[in-house]
Amino acid sequence: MKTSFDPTQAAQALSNLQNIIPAPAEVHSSGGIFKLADHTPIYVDPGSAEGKIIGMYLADHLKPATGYALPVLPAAGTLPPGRITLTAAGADLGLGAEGYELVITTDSLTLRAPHAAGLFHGVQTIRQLFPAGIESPAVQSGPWFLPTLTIRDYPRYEWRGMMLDVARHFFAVADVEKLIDLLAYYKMDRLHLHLTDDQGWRIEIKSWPDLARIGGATEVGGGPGGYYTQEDYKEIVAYAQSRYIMVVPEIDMPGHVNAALASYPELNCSGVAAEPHTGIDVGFSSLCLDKEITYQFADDVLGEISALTPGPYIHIGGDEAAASKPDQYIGFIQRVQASLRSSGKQAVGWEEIAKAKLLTTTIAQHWNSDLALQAADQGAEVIFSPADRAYMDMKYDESTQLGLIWAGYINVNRGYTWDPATNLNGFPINHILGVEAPLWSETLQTLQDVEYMAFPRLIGYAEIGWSQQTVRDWNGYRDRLAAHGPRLTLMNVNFFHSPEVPWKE
Ligand code: TNX
Repeated sequence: MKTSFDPTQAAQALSNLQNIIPAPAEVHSSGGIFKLADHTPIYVDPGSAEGKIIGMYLADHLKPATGYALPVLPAAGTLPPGRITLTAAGADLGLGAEGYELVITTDSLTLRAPHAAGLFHGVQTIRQLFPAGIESPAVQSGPWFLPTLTIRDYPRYEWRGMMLDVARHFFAVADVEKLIDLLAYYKMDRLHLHLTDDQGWRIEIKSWPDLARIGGATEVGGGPGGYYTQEDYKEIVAYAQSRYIMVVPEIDMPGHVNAALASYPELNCSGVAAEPHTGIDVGFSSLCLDKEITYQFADDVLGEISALTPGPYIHIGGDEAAASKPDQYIGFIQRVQASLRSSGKQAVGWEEIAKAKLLTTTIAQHWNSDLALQAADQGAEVIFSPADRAYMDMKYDESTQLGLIWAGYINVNRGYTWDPATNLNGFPINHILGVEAPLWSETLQTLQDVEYMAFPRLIGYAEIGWSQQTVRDWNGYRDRLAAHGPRLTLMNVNFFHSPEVPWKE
C-alpha cells in the first residue's frame, strides 16, 4: 500500500484546518495527513447509546460523498491502526459540557469528550477538516484526508442561538429541520421559535383550539399562514435534540397577541374578537389584563407548551407592550414568571421584563435598550441580541431586497465585529449567558429568503458565541468564511455572496 507523503494534499489539509468556523480554542498542526479508506472503522464506547448514535451520524455524513459504508463498532481490546475512535474514556473533565479534544496522527483519529455534546461538536470539526467536497450529496472521486493535529476546544458561551419568527410567516417542519442541521454544523445549541405574534398563532393548543384554527390562518400580506400540530412541534424538538440543540419556544405576551384576540372574544376587554392583522405594525395589541380569564389562558397555554418542551426554558416575550398599562404589565410578567417556576421552568423574556421584579432564574434578552442592565442588577442572566449587530432581518446594504432597516444596515463585517462582553456599557460580564441572532420574518416568505438573510451572517454569530475573543479578527474570519462558500453551496444554502468576502469557487 502506498501511503507516501503528498505535499499538495498536506497543504490542502492544513488550509482546511486553518478555515474551521467557529475557530477552535487551541490548535497544533503537525503537518501530515490521515487518509480515510473505504473500510476505516469508527469505534465507539461499548454500552454508550449516545456514542453509537454519534458514530453513526459521522458515518452517515461521510457516506454520500465518499461512497464508503464505514462500520461503527464497539471498541474492545487492541484497536487496529487506521481507525477512528470516539470516546469519553480518559477525557479531560475540564473540557466541560460541550468541549472536546481531537488528536489526528497519520494512522489514527481520536476524538475525546467527557459528554456526548462534546463528541457531537467534535464531529462537526472533523467534517470541516475534510476537503469541501465531503459535503457533496453525490459520490466524488476523493482522496479523503485530514490534517494531523491536536485540537482542544470548548465554547466561550453556553447559549449560542438563532431565533426564527414563524409567526409573521410560517415555515414548514422540513424547513426548520434544514436550519437545525446548519446550526449544528456551526456548533450552535439553541433554536428559539417565535411561535406567536399579532399576525399568526403557530402552535396547536388543545385547551384553546381556536388559537391555531383561527389565529393560525393568517400571515403578513394575507396569505394562508399555518401552524404546527403538537406532533409537528415534538418532531422539531426531537430532531433538534438529536443535534444537541435545545428548542426554546416563545409565546409572546401580553402584547403581540392580536392573533389570540382574533381567535377568542373573551380575551379582549371589549368582549369582541379583534380583526385579523396582516400588516407589520407593532405595539398595538394587549391581552385584557383586567380579566382573570387572561391568566387562565396564559397558564393553560404555557402548561401545554411546557409539557411538550423537555428543556427548562420557556420564552414569554414581554416586548413592546405599549398597549398594556405599565403596572398591569409588571403584575402579568411576575405572575407568569412565578407560575412557570412552580412547574419547574425558567422564564425567558425580552429585556423589557426587567421593569418587573425578576427571579434570579429568569433570563432577559437584550435587543435595543439598557434595560438588560436592570435585569443583571436583579441577578438575572442575559442573552445578547443587539438589534444593530445581530438582527438578521436588517438589510445587508442598500442593494438588499428583503428585510427591514430600522436598526441600520448590518453587513457581514458589522455583524461579526462586536463582542458581547463590551456591547453594553457597564454590563457585568459574569451575567452574559450568550448570544442569539433573531430572524424576524415580516418580509420573508420562503426558506430561500430565510437562508439569504441568515447566511452568511449566522456563521459569524456562531463564532462570536463559541470562540474566544483572542482568536477572532475580521481579516482572518473573512478569509475563513470565504472557504465555506463551496460547503454552503454543496449544502444547498441560498447565501448572500457578500462583496466583503473573497468567496472561493
Ligand atoms: C422588533 S425585537 C420586534 C419584533 C419585530 C422586529 C423587526 C422585538 C423584541 N420586537 O416584533 O419583528 O422588531 O425587526
